[in-house]
Amino acid sequence: MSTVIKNGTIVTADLTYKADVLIEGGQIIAIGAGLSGETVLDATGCYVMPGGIDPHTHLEMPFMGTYSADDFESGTRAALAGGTTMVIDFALPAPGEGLLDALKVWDNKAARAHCDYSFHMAVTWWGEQVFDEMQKVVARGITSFKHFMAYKGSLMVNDDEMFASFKRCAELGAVPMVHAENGDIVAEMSTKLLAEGNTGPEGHAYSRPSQVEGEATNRAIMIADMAGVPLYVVHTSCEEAHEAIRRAKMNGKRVWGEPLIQHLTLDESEYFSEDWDHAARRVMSPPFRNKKHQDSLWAGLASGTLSCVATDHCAFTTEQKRYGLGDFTKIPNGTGGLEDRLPMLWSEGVTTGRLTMNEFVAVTSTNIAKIMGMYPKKGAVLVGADADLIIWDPQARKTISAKSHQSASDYNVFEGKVVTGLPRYTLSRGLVAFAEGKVTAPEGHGEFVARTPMGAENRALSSWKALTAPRPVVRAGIPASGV
Ligand code: DUC
Ligand code: ZN
Ligand code: ZN
Ligand code: ZN
Repeated sequence: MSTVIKNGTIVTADLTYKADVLIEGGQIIAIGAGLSGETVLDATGCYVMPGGIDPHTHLEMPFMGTYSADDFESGTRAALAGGTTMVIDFALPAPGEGLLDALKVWDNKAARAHCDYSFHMAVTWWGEQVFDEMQKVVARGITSFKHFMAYKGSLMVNDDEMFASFKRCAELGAVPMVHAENGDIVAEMSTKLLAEGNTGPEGHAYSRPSQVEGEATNRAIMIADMAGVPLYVVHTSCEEAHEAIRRAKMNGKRVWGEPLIQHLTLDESEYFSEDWDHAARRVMSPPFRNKKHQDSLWAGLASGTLSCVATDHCAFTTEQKRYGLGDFTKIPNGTGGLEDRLPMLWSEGVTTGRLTMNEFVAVTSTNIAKIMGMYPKKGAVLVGADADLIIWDPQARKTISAKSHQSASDYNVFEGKVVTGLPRYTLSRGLVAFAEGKVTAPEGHGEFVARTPMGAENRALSSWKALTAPRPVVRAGIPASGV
C-alpha cells in the first residue's frame, strides 16, 4: 500500500523545493516530480516538513504529590494534532530505585502511545547500581541522562553526583542533560518568601530569578567540560543561561540549549494576574521571564546558539494547581504545550520574520534528531527515512482553546491566542495520523525508537583538559606526591 503526497513544497532544515513524496512500508521511498501511489494526499498550497519531535515531555509523571494530567494516550494525541510525530519523555526513578525498574514502568505507560516515542533516563541518585545500569540503559537505545540541579530533597543531585554521572556518560557516548537551577538557593529564597507572607503564585517567580539559572547552567557546563562530555541544557529560559551556552560554544564546547515555546511567547506578567487560578496554572520551573529574556532566546534560535524548541509538557488540572493555595511551593510545577508548540512557533516566529522556515524545521525536528542520535531515521525528508511528515497549511487559522484541545487539562496557557499555520495532515510512519481536525492513528500505534550513542563527537574540547593532563612533577629535592 503506497501513499503519495502531491503538489507540495518540501521544507527541510536546509532546502525548500517542489517535489512529490512517495511512501511505502512506513518509509519515504522516492522524492521527485510526477510520482504516483495508491493513496494521494493533496498538498497544494502546503509545505511538506519532517514531523515535529518534542525532546522534553513529562507524561503521567509522579511529581509534587500527584501525577501530571496527560498520559501517553492524551499526550501523544495532542502531539499528533499539533504536527508532532515523536516525543522523548523522562523515565524517572525515585531516589534509590533502579534505572531498569523505572524503565519497565515507563515502557508500560508508553504502550498506549498514538505516536512514536523514546525516553531520557533521569539520574536522581548516585551509586554502584546506577553506574552499572547506565550501560544497560544505553544498550536499550536510551542514550541521554537527565540531572535535576533543583528540587532539593527529592530529585536534585549534587555536584559530586553529577560529575560522576557525566564521566560515565562520557564513557558510554551518552548525552548528559541538566535542569539548571541552583536548588539550594531556590529552597532558601522560597522559605524566606513564605515566612514574609508571600504565599501567592508570584512568589514562585521571585524564588527562581534568572541568576539561579545562569549560575547553574555555567556550573553544569564547567562540570561537563571537566568530565570530557558535551551537555544538553533543557528549558533555557533567560539571557544568563543563554550567555553561558554562547560562551561555551565560542570556546569550542559542544553545548546545546533548548528554549520552550512557553518561555518564547508568554511572560512573567502572567504571575501578577489578580486571578489566583490564572497565575497558578502558569507556575512552572523555570518561570516565565520578561521581554529582555524572550528577545535573547529568539536571537539564539536565529543565530544557532540555541538549538531546539521543546515544551516540557507537564500538564495539570486547576484542581491539582489548587494544592498550592496558601503556599506557592506546593503548586505542582508544569504547563502543557504539546499541541501548540508548532503552530505557536510558526505564528510568532516564521510569520513575524524572526525565523526562516528552514530554521523552524531545524529547531522543531532535525537538530533534535541529530543531537539525540536518531537522524536521519527521524527529522528528515530523505529516501529511507521514516515517513513522519506534516503537510502544513500556512494559511490555516484557529484560536487556541481548552474547549477544543486534546489535553486532559481543563485550561490552556495559550487560551485565546490566534495561530496561523496548522497541520492539514500529520503522518506517522506513513499512516495518516491526523486529518480534518481528528486524530486517526489508533492508541498503541506508537513505537519505541532506539537511539544511537555518540561517536567521536562525544568530546569536550577543553583547553583545561589539555593543560592539566596528569603527569608526574619532580621539584628540586622534593619528591612530588606519589613519586
Ligand atoms: N519543571 C516543570 O515546570 N515541570 C516539570 C519538571 C520541571 O522541571
Ligand atoms: Zn526541568
Ligand atoms: Zn522537564
Ligand atoms: Zn486515544
